[in-house]
Order: sequence, then structure tokens, then C-alpha cells
Amino acid sequence: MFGATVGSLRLFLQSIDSRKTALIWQRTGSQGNEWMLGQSHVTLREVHQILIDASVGGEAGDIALDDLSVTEGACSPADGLYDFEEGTCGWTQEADDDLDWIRGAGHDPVLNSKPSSDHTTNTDRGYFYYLGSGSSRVRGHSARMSSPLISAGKGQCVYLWYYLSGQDPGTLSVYQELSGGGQSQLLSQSGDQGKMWRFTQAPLSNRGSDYRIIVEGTMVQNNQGIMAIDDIQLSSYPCTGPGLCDFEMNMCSWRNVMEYDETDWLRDQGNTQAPSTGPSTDHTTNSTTGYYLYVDSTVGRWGDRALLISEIFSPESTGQCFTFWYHILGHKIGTLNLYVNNRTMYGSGNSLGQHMWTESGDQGNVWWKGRIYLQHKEPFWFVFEYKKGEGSPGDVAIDDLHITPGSCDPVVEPPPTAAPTNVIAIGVGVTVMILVIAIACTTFYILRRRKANSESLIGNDMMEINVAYDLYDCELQDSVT
Ligand SMILES: [Ca+2]
Ligand SMILES: [Ca+2]
Ligand SMILES: [Ca+2]
Ligand SMILES: [Ca+2]
Repeated sequence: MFGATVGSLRLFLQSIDSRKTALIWQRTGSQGNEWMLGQSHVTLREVHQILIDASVGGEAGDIALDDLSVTEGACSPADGLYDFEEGTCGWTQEADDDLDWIRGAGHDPVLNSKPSSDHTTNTDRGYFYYLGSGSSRVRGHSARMSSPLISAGKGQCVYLWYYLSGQDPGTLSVYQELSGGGQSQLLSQSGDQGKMWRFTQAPLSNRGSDYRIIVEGTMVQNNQGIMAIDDIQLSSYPCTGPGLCDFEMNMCSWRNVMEYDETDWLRDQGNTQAPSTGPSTDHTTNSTTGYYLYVDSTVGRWGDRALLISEIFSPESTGQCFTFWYHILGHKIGTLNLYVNNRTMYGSGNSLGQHMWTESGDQGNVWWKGRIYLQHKEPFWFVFEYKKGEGSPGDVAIDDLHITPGSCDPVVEPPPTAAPTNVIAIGVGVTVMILVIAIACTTFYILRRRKANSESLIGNDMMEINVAYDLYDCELQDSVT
């Protein structure tokens, strides 16, 4: 499934007798320019058919299927993926804590505030683990569950999908616990992050020891929030750094907005593009094999938008610098905007947030660096917005997004020695000016004198007096002349 307006693909089971259908798997929007595996485990008591439903979202995008198979027994999940579809996936609840994580699905009527679908299947039949307002929760109480023992050296990065929604849903922390003892925190998330599954990742340390992943939820008293996790995955590739996305492995925590805009940002390489859209190289690797995000400018109408939203970042006392690389090529190609939003602005109806940066029209076949300095007191997120222009197809792409603590670039602030340097520079400038004026006046004087000498010898004395001229005399003589 790949394209600006690709639509959705859904898998149903239909009973032969009752004709009732049940949705068992679905995807909406671009899933990347590659073949992806989809699977669903079902237990049936009567004869069913499988229905595959693809709906076209617009004029650009492909949905293709290949290698369909039905096998007996549970699905074999990808190596290192814990999707919780078949059960616990070998994860165990710790006994010496206060609560247990609960395995559930969206169709369970127990809690109405939990996610209506899981992340794996994107349906109400897929399973996840959650902690909700139904738990007998006390402030500071926590629930911990641990993964099966993982061999030393397996996995360089852990991917995790989480859901934190409602008022004070608590804190989600993930740890790596070495079998020989010792535990390090991999990541922590808290606060209301909206009714959506969010992605996060953290590097795993490899100290030659087998290890477990520990997922811990810490509750807050008297709240209606919910915390859930799904699709925990070990990647054999290194993570990108915190707050950094180069798009080489995935879109990190950046997500397309599906509801409020007309098209999507697509992740792809330079060498697989239609000839008229997308840069030929990315910024990270400067090669045709490096990945970036781009908008397919060959489709849609003037004013169509593609919104891209970041994860929620925590503020720093030193402020933060957000740098990004952008590539805008093409006549009247459109406008790229960057907004920063937070819960206060969002809650008051400002869905995009504060407008921080903009660039419009053709910027040449070059990757440019953009940056903004932020001093936020509360957690915030970014929104990139591309607005299509009236012009012909071209490139609108971004790459190497990075947020770092502190100010943007030392060049922006004057260095401590700046003042003396400026004084010297001004001094040199004044001296040069005086010299130029002096030379001009001398020349003028000599010319006058020659002229005077040639016209008349009378008044030579007067001219001699003016040898002692100053700058003002020169100006005066000039005006008099
Ligand atoms: Ca427990
Ligand atoms: Ca799942
Ligand atoms: Ca979109
Ligand atoms: Ca890249």
C-alpha cells in the first residue's frame, strides 16, 4: 500500500450460514513502498469465507496483494515481535508489585475508555495490554511485566507502541534488566497523548548478558485515563538518537494526520520516484538509496494539505533547538509551514498551534537547513504542513529532523569578544572615511590651486591661507565653488 491517497485494505470473515461479517485486520493510508506481511489468527466454529475489501482513497496510490495462505494453528509472529495476539507471548506479570497488566481487546465491554482497536490488527479483535481507570488504583502504585529472557546481543533497539489517553493516565516506563543484575531505564512517557497509538524507540545496551524488557505502568489516583501497550519489537538495527529521525529505517514517531487534510507524506528513496516528484538523493546519505519524506506533488489541487505530526517532547530549562532539512523545487510548488503546539493551545481550539517557520516557492535543487529555537514551559509537539501551490509537479521533501537541548547555533548569539571586534571595525571604517575625504580635499585643493595659478597670480595669498584647511573648509569651498 503506497501513495498519496491510497485508501484502505480490510480483511473480513463471513459466515456462510448467517452471512455475518467480522473485521479481522485493516490498514489505512500509505504503509511504505515495500511488501508488508499481514496476518490474523481466528478460531471458527462454523464455515466461513474470507472477504478482502480495498477502497480507493483518491487518484494516486497502489494496493497490491500476493502470497495468500491459510495455515492451521496460531500465527507465527515475526522474530522478536510481541503482538499479544495469541496470548502473553511469554511475558509474565511480576508478583511483588501492586497491580497486574490486563490483556484485552477493543470489543471487550469491560472498559469503554480503553483503545477501541489494537495496533497489530487495527481492529477491535486485536489484543493489547492495558491499565485503566477500572483498576483499583492508588497514587504511586505500579504494575510491572517482563519479557521472556532474550539472548545477549539480540536486538539493538526496542520499538514499542503505546497509548496514553484521558486525564492523568499515569507514567509508562520501560527498562532493560540484565540477567546478571542491573537495570537501566530505556524510556518514559506520561500525560494525555490523545486517543491514538504512538510509537517510541530506545537503544538497548549490549553488555554480553542475557536480558529482559520490563514494562512498568505507574498509576495516578482518581483519574479516568488509560495506558496500553502493543507490538513491542526488537530491531537488529541501531535506533536513531532521541529526538532524531533520518527516515532510513522508518518514520520514527512522526505520523501522517489522516482526518483533517487531503494527502499524506510518503517515505521513499530517490531512485524509485516518478520522474517528476521527489529529490533524487536524500540528505542523510546524499545517495539515491537514502530515505526521506516527500509529498507527491503530481496529485491533488491547489491548496490541498499534507499534515505531519511529531511525538510529544518534554521542555528543557535551556530551551531546545529543532533543526530540519528541506528540499523545495518547482515553479509555484507551494508552501511548507512548521507549527508548534501544546495541550493548552490545542485545548483552546488551535489545532495547528503557533506558526514558527515558513518557506514558499522554488528553492532550487538543494537541501536547505531550517531551524527554530523553542522555550516551552509545557510538553509540545510539531506539525509540518505542506500546502500545494498552483504550479507544476516538483519536489517537496524533508529529512534529518532533530531536536536538541540548548540554543540553535553559537553563530546566532554574538560571542563574548564581539563588542571589541565591532569597535575596531567601526574605528577602521572611520579612519578609511577620513582618509578618503582628505585625499579628495587635497586633490580638490591642488586642482583649485592649479586653476587659480593659471588664471591669475592675484589671490595667491588667499590660497596659501587655505592650505591649513580642514574637512569643513573643504566642504565649504566645494559648496562655494
Ligand atoms: Ca503485578
Ligand atoms: Ca496486538
Ligand atoms: Ca494526511
Ligand atoms: Ca534520510
